[in-house]
Amino acid sequence: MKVEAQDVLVVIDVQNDFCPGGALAVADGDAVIDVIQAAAPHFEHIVLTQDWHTPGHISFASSHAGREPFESIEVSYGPQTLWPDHCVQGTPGAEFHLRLALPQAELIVRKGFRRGIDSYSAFFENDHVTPTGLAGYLRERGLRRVFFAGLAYDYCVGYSALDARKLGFDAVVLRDACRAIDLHGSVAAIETKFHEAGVRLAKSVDLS
Ligand code: VGL
Ligand code: ZN
Repeated sequence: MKVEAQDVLVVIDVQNDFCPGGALAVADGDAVIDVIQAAAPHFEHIVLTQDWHTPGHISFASSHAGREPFESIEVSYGPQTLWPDHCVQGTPGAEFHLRLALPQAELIVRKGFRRGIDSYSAFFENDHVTPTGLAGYLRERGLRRVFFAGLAYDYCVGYSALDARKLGFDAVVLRDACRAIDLHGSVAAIETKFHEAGVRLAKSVDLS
């Protein structure tokens, strides 16, 4: 697949807490780094996202008495999976992994920074209506096709790719540049949605 000038690589949440040893470690999460580093030179445009929660965030099980991580609860904007405390603003767990080296990235989108609402997608918070501003940025810059890499395939990468399609962008997920949490069939569920929405899967080795 030929990378064009209007393409952008969006690297989702390659942060310490999602890598081995982190608070919400994705199995083999740091394995995405070498793949992303190898893919990056193909792109003229790179954007990073950073999960960036307040202490006591609504998505933390510890914020809800009697609840455990990986349970789901109902909140004002719908169902919310509860997670271990992770990516708290200003903590080492919220930093990008030290081996991720993308100084050319032109924008860092922080998400989930309001205490009362989570944000899996790089485009909308979990109420599916509050924008992060990324769509406006991409449109204003004339970027039309969005490639996704990072963590986690079945959550933040997946929801970002689906929202990209909803917003009228072409969306390609670089499958080998992602790792999944895989909770209650979440990988199969997101791939069904990819198929329905026209999100494409590609391998980073096929980029040229
Ligand atoms: C993520 C769960 C909670 C992700 C972020 O980056 O996929 N997953 N916060
Ligand atoms: Zn989070």
